[in-house]
Amino acid sequence: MSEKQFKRTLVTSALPYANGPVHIGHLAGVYVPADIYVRYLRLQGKPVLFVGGSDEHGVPVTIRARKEGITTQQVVDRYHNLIKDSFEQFGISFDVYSRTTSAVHHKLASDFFRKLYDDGKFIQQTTEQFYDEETKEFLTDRNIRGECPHCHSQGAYGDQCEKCGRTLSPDELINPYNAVNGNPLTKRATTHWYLPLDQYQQWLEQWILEEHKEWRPNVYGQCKSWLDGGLRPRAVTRDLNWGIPVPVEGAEGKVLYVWFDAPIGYISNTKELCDAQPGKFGKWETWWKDESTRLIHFIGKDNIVFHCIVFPSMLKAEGSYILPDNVPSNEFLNLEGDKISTSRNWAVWLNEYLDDFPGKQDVLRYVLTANAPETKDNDFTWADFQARNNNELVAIYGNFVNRALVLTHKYFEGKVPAQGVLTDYDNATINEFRDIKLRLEQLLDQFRFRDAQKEAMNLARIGNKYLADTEPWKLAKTDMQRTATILNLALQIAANLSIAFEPFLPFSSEKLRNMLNLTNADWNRLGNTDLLAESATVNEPSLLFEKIDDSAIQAQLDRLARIKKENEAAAWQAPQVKAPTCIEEFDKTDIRVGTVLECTKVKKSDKLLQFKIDDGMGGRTILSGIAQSYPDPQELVGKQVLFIANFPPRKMMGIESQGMILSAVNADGKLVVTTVSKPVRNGVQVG
Ligand code: B3M
Ligand code: ZN
Repeated sequence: MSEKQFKRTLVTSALPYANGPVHIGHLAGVYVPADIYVRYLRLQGKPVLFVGGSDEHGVPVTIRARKEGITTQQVVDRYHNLIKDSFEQFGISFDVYSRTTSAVHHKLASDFFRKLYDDGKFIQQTTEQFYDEETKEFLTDRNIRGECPHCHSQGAYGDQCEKCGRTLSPDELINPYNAVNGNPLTKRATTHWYLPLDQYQQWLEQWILEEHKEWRPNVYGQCKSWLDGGLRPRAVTRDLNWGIPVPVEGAEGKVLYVWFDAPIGYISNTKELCDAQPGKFGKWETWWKDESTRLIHFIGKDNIVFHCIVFPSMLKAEGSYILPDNVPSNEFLNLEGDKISTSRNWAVWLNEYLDDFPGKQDVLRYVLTANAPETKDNDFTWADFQARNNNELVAIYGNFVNRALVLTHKYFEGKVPAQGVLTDYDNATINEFRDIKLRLEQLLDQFRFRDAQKEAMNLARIGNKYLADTEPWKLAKTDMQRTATILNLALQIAANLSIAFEPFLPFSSEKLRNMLNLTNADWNRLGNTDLLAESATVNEPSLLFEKIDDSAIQAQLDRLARIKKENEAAAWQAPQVKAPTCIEEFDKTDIRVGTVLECTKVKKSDKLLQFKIDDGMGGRTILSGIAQSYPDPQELVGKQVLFIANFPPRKMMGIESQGMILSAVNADGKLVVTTVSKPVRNGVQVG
């Protein structure tokens, strides 16, 4: 926690690319934690502004447009609305959710660039960039793919490998090609503007490494390793026809790099809101230029460098803005053990979740916070989702509230009974939660949402245990006064729960407050036992949470199994190669002869055979999707086959395949491997 006294807090959450719907990974990593924090500050009565929006520039949206055969504008319109709607449904309580295609943003980002340009903050450089001679375009990092130099997976992007998560530059890729059409690439000269990050190195070292030691270890550590590696100038413009035109003469065909304009979107969206309602939100400059504003960025771990190093350097260069005070970034959430991936459809999409589990927003919020990847990557499983719902939300929280209300109606006509003399046990129970406000504040102030939610759930456990131990339903037969005291305390605990859970489970908290006839959640009274006045009426209970049965979970698991199968089939499709147009092209494909030494079925796959080939070069493993054509793979052992020797290795079912066996389809539609008509030396080239 920094020492300064702040008067207001500006909270931003990463602007999702408007190139697809949002999924549980987004929600767990960024939006739920940001929303918890904002709701908590609001409950404390602190001035706070929560800014979000869609990131509508950059290559990802243009790729989506090409894939779907619609215009880029149509893509961003569609997904901006879908994403905005999902956030609303999940109670992510933005004060503003706008978009980077807005006129306000175009102007502000353009002016921002121009100021830095006029102040001589950029350097101009002409470099050789990857170019597609056929389509006559420079390729952006995201449109270049190739083999990752670190983990050697295929199809890594020019800016990042999705498999191992490492940041890349296109020059590092092995065999780079145009992601859109598979074309090989050449290099051409082009001029761009660079922010010389090296000039900010020293300042960043002081500002982050010395003055922000309180940042989360994952954030601090990543910054340190970037700084230790030495910063280099970074291009802030791109050759692209989608984005904000570079406001400099002679820069036609160039736009601001998406990571230059997107964070400025936080500012533009604030401006849009404040300009529209100055009476309510004040001046946008107060939020961005007044030192007494505390700026917090909620982001995912792949965005750390941009929010901790690049954007602060931009703000510093501009000179009139405040800097982030903290950047709570989460690690990644996996799904059933595998990395969430939009392109592989390996995700739980928020819009689909709501179709399948209508009204259960809080259940997902609860499970995602309980498993929040705050310190390390974490896993979402449907079994855990069901268990947390049934064993915690239903069995503890819901059950406690329900019993307290049912008994109040049964014995006291729905009126809060009088609190009589408290026993030692009552006092011990009260002591267990008297300081809950302090405990929650300590955790929430440190962005420890997972532990904070545990504290709230612990209060429900206390309540549940209290009723189980005191058994008021038995006492009611003999001692109405004691029963009254017990139910009074139980109802007070329920009222506390509606406040404690408000930042985490806003829908259920509201429902609970309605049952208790509480008009608002008064954070300052959290921990007290007089939240409900004697004789106040409480309503008949309705269920806060419902059990989720096995069939609903099985349906989700079946869906994922289906997707896995589809992905496996797709992975087998041969890499996209262009038909050779001349003999030189043909020669690029290295076809050789080898003898099959072993041939076995790959476990858990009904398509793949695993070959061990004597290739005359020490041997290699090749996987081939022909299992259904060879029920007895043994028959291939000893045969000489033709294989492509220079395909980059690719992994399937955890096994690396080093090439491709050539086969042809016969009259029955079966695949038959190609072979030679007379024996030849293994490793010999075919041509
Ligand atoms: N759109 C990247 C992402 O969604 C990017 C974040 C921008 S925050 C200014 O991961
Ligand atoms: Zn990699």
